[in-house]
Amino acid sequence: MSANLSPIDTAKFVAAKRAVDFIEDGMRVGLGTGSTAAWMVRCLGERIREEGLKITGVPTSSRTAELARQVGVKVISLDEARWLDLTIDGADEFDADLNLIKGGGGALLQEKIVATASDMMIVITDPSKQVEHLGAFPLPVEVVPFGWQTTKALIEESLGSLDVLGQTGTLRMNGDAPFVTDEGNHIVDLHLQRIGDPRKLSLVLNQIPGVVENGLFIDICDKVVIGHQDGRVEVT
Ligand code: ABF
Repeated sequence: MSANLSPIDTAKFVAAKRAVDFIEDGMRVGLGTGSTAAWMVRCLGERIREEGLKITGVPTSSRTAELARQVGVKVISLDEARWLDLTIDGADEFDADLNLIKGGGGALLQEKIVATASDMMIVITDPSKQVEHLGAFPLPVEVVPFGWQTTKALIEESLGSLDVLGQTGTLRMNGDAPFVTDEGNHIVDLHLQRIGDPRKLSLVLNQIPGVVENGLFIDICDKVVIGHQDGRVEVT
């Protein structure tokens, strides 16, 4: 599976493959979204085929559900599973405290629900996602379509009292139309540059009417598996 990969795909693949080693027979596993998580789903499919493991997967997006079925992972809903042993997912940024920014792929809501409903969450990544302070990557905030411009204005106003450098948001687009999440919502990306207090920011954002969820994952991630382009893997 790893032949002829580009250096960046090698990094993602080796991280994904190592993380899949944490999956044991009989587990209920949350399946993340994104290109690194897609490698994890393929590696899991391979283990199921080769070892005959009985694994059920709860996908965090329609894209991941489709891939999981293609590679032979049995898919169930979170309502069927109720609680999960492990979730493996990618991230857009992580810091030394294992706080994350996620949602660049637009699946942050299901990703956060699934990760929170898991005994353990492992992030798989390449080293480029590691940062001293979160915030260079735009922070996604999922908002309901009704009144989104008002919600965006309230979000921007709330940023004035918080320890962030930038204070503007942009509505995520898909061509000429607003991007629509799997839950039928829109995403406002916040250009903050540096987030001084991610925990406080997350609480403030989620209190604004119209905000469904934000992409800060605080105290959710337990372990980070970092793949390197030369094939080395670090586990935090
Ligand atoms: C998901 O995919 C997201 O939360 C994150 O935005 C993105 C990371 O994608 P990739 O692995 O393609 O960099 O994990």
